[in-house]
Amino acid sequence: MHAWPASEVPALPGEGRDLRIHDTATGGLVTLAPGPVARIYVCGITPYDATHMGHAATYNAFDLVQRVWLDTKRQVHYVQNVTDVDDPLLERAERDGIDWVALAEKETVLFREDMTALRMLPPQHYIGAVEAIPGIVPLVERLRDAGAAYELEGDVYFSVESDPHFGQVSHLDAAAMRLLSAERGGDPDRPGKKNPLDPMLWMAARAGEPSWDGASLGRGRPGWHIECVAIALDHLGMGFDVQGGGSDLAFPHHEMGASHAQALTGEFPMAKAYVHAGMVALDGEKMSKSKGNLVFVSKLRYDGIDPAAIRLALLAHHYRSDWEWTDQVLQDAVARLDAWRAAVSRPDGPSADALVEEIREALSNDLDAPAALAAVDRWAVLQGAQGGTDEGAPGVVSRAVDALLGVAL
Ligand code: 5CA
Ligand code: ZN
Repeated sequence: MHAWPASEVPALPGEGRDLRIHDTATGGLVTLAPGPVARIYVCGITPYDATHMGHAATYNAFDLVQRVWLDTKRQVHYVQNVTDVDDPLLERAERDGIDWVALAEKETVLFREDMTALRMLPPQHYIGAVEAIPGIVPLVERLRDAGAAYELEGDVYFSVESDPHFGQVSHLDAAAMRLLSAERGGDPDRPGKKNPLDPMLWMAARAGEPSWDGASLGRGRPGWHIECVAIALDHLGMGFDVQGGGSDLAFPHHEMGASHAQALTGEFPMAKAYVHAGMVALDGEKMSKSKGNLVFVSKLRYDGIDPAAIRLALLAHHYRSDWEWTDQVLQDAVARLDAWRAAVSRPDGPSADALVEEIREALSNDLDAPAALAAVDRWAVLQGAQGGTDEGAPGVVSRAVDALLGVAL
C-alpha cells in the first residue's frame, strides 16, 4: 500500500536529545539509544470507520517520537500496518450492505487525508494485512512445526504456554487477561483450547467470508497478532526500538505479538520499548468505533477547523494520560494557535534559543508535549508584552514548532 505525503521537517540549530520514554514491559522510563537508523512499528487502523480523535492522539504520540529522533540527526525507519481484513471490518460491511474491500479502501483513503492534514510523518512501509498474507502463512507453519501452535477444528491457535516470557509485556493477572481477551477479539470460552487465552493464528475459511490460500494450513485468513509480527519482522527485524499503540493494545495484542516473536526467534522482547498512549473519551466513555461516540478528524476539517488547531488540541494532553475530548479543548487550541501565529508574524522578538532547548527537553522527557506548549506560550506572551530585538527569532520559533511538534504556524 502507499502511505501519504511527508511534510518537510525543518532542521534546527544545536543538538537534539535522546528520548527517555515509558516502557510498559519494564514499567518505567527507558532511555533509547538507537543506532543511526531508529526503528519503530506503530499499529495501524482497522479501516471500518473514520479516524477519530482517539486514533489521532495515539498517532500524534508516535509522530513526536520520530521528531525527537530526527532532531538527533538520526534517520527513522517507520512501519505501520492496516488491518484490512478482520472480524469488525467484515461485520460492519455486512451491517451496511457494502463490499468489505470497498469499505476498507474508503476509510484508508480518509485516514491518509487526515494524517496528511495533521502533518503526521508517513511510514516508509505501509502494509495491509491482506498483502502480508504470503509472509504470514510460513510463520504460522513454523510455529506449528515447532510445537508452539495447534489445530482446533481446522483453525490454528498459538499456545501461550510455549513462551516462558508470556505476561511480561502487560503484567496482568490471569483474571484480567481473560476478561480483556474476551473484550478484545479473543475467544477464551471456546471449548477445546489448551489455554483459554490462546489466540488464533489462522482461521479456517468460513462460508460467506473471504479466504486465502494458506498452503499446508488450508484456506483461511490470518489472526490479528501474527499480522503485526509478520510485518514488523519482515521490515524491521527483531529488537527494534519502539512498538506503539494505544493502551488498549498492551493486552492482548502486544503481549501476544511478543510471544509469537519469541517462539519464532528465541528472542524477547521484540521491541526495546512498548509504548502506549492513553485513551481519549467522549462523554465519559472511551471513544470507540464499536460504541459510536466519535468525533472525527475529517468532520472537524470539513467544518473548517484548521488541522493545526486539532493538532494543538492533541498536544495539550500528555500522551500517557486518559483524557476527555470537549468543545472547550478545541476552543483553547484555536485560541493558542491564533496567539502563536500573531507572535511569529513579526520580524523580530525575544531570543528563541532557550525556547528551542526547552521544547527539546520537554519532549525528550517522555514526550511531555504540554510542557513544550507552555514554553511556547511563555515566549508568545513575552513577545506580546514587550517584544524583543532578536532578528529572526520568530522564524526560529516557527521552525521549532513545525519540526518538533508538527504544527505549521
Ligand atoms: N488495527 C489494530 C491495530 S494492529 C487497531 O487497534 N486498530 S484501531 O483502528 O482499532 O485502532 C488504531 C489505533 O488507535 C490503536 O493504536 C488504538 O489503540 C488507538 N485507539 C483506538 N481508540 C482510541 C482512543 N479512544 N483513544 C486513544 N487511542 C485509541
Ligand atoms: Zn498491531
